[in-house]
Amino acid sequence: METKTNSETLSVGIIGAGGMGTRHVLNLHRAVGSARVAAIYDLDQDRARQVAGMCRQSLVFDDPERLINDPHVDAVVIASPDDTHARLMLACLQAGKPVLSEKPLATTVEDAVRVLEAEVALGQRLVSVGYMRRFDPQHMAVKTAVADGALGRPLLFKEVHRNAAVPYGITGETILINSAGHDFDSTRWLLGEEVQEVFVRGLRSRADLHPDTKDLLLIEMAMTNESLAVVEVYVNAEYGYEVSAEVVCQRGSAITTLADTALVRTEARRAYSIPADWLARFQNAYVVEVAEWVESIQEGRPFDGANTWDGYMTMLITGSCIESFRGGAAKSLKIPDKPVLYQ
Ligand code: ISE
Repeated sequence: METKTNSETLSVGIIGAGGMGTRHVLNLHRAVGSARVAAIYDLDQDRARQVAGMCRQSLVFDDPERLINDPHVDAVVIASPDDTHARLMLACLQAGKPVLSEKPLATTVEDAVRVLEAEVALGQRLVSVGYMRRFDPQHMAVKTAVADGALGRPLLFKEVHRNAAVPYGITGETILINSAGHDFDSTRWLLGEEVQEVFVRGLRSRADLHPDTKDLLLIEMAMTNESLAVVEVYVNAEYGYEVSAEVVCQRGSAITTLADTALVRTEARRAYSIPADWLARFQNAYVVEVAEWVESIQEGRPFDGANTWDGYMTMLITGSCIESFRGGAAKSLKIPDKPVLYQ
């Protein structure tokens, strides 16, 4: 692929104009001067037209593959439903275009392998995966504190991941694929180790939920260097959206603090507000992520966030968690060799 210089504007095509796609469109349009939103596709063409109206000169496509192959599109952002990601990423690889896909890389291990193999065969890193916590200032501060070494060796990663509500009927497996993937990525990224064994338990938090729903999951993991991780994913917490990550080390611990918020005193209470969802909580991270992605393409260097290997490893962990969740027993992972392309 030809490397773009900084003086050129990167023309980005967006696939999916729902909540996340719209967020990427607005962030690119408002905050990344060296890129422009050139094209938008959504299955709902009215929605695509509406979002295109938010930026100047965005073309609306009625077919995602035509958007990917259009000569006026330099790079692609995928924010369509999870089970379309792998197929669309393969199309981007075939077209030789850089792509930033929302997580997950794929919804099955087989599809994740397909993307990994296609990129390795191409011999060029074109795929970036949107694990935006890697660009969240609080998570970055925890990473820096641990990497500094003064706290000693990391022993335990503790994560709390709560969503206010999810649609009726959502299964534990979907939560593992769609939500917990973030936590698997954080575990690997913050501990700098691979996951060797997982054990997942779940429960239904309220009797009025679908009988098959398990909306609170507790995931235990053992890492390659014997450190441990425990993750709570609770997706019907009602009161708001929260993510907190703590790394407990030999001589201290580092934990994410509250994001840009004020302590408000009123009516005999002291209170911090809690964001309603991840779009509010991680807005800064999404801007930094997409700006870094554009810059990495323009400078012809690898993206600083998650790549295909990270997305694939996350899917392997997810697959093992699904097996543990179904079978009620711990599940060991066979950790594959990392291809040279990602070393
Ligand atoms: C959603 O897709 C996200 O990416 C959020 O960060 C996560 O908290 C939520 O559970 C997912 O559904």
